[in-house]
Amino acid sequence: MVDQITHIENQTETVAHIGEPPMYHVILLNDDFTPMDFVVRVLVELFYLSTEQAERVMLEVHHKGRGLCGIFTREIAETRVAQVNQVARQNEHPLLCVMEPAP
Ligand code: TYC
Repeated sequence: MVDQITHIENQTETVAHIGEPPMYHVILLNDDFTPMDFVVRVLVELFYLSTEQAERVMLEVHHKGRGLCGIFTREIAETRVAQVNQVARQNEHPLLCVMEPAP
């Protein structure tokens, strides 16, 4: 647990106890059109997975409909989701990436 001094009032320090930041799952969704090698490249280049890990995640998505790319704090998850959706649109693929609060 991390303590943070939030303000000083009447010469008395108020200390808030802050927990760990909320974490988010970044999830890739399946579709029938995005090429498998494009999905693998996204996972390697944007999520820094090895080629082997990327192929495993891509096949999990392909067979089960969705798959976990990584678990991040909110800002990082938002950035990754935006990057995936942007590069997919630039390449005219329907690939979709979403984030969900980690259970
Ligand atoms: N189902 C796609 C195909 O057969 C491959 C694919 C995998 C698409 C993962 C999206 O998130 C995805 N070409």
